[in-house]
Amino acid sequence: MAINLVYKGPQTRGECWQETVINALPDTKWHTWPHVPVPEQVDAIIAWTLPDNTFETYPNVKAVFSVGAGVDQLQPDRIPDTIKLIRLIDPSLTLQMQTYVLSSVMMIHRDHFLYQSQKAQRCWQQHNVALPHECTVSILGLGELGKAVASQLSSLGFRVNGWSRSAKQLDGVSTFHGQQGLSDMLANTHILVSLLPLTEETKGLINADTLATLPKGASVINAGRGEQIVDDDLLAALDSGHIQYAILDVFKHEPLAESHPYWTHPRVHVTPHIASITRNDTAGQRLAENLLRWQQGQPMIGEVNKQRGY
Ligand code: NDP
Ligand code: OXD
Repeated sequence: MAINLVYKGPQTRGECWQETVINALPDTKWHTWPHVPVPEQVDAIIAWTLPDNTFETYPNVKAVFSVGAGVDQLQPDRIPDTIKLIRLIDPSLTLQMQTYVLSSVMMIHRDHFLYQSQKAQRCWQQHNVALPHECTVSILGLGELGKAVASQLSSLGFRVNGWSRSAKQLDGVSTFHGQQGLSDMLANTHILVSLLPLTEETKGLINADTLATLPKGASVINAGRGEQIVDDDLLAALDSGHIQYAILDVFKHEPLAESHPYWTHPRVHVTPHIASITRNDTAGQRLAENLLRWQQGQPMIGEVNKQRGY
């Protein structure tokens, strides 16, 4: 079958992906949202977000491709059962996330926040250096990204824990699951990293209770989704000194409002949702490969369980 596609997103990316897809599947019909001559003929949509009436406008869509790894912004529970939802799995995304988390862990582990504040006072003072095996990093989420991040930190000598919904085994990583598993893991954590998808269960997971379960002086890195953190609870825990540092890449409302206290908090580091960015070159290849698989009747890579939400 010739696939009839609609792409919704930035023009440069669309042009790049169109070329890659047409090279791989020359009979594909590529349209750019909202210029679609016969909406009833559209088989698939590629987008980051979609308006509410999408499936009325495009009644015969069979697949929606997220331009990123996450799918919460597409509201999976709103997508009809008959439509497949595909998230992006791309080694380039995984590598970027590994370097983001590694640099964030190092910023905390090697006291860069502290030396930054000493620099402001021209203060020359040395502090003891902890070794990686004296630092426990706990990863929330052991999926495509969490697994790779955990393995990399473990290979560098950090003690690594990982938490997921189902039980897992991962070389060099102590694994936990379920509520009790979460409490046990948090109690033994220096740096907590969220790489969870946003679902009803993960919304607000990092709250006053979970933060209180962390030992005093622990730090938090969030590269999952902003709504996983109750911001007021994190700010209170930072201000009380219970939590030492927070490195945040994702926020409930993006861009982060100019008035948000995170911007000015001396022990919070903010990045603008750049932990891992969809690359036009490699992600275009992944899209073309998946379309080929679909055309050949094979399962696609990254099919989402819409009920579960990830
Ligand atoms: P995956 O879907 O591959 O993995 C999700 C992991 O989270 C799984 O291990 C899953 O457990 C676990 N999980 C989900 N729900 C729960 C729960 N209720 N309790 C415990 N564990 C749970 O996702 P990825 O690793 O590819 O990506 C994770 C998220 O990272 C994305 O959804 C996105 O939000 C975010 N992201 C952020 C980026 C950024 O730039 N900041 C870039 C890319 C992604 P199980 O294995 O048992 O199913
Ligand atoms: C993603 C993201 O999900 O950029 O890919 O957050």
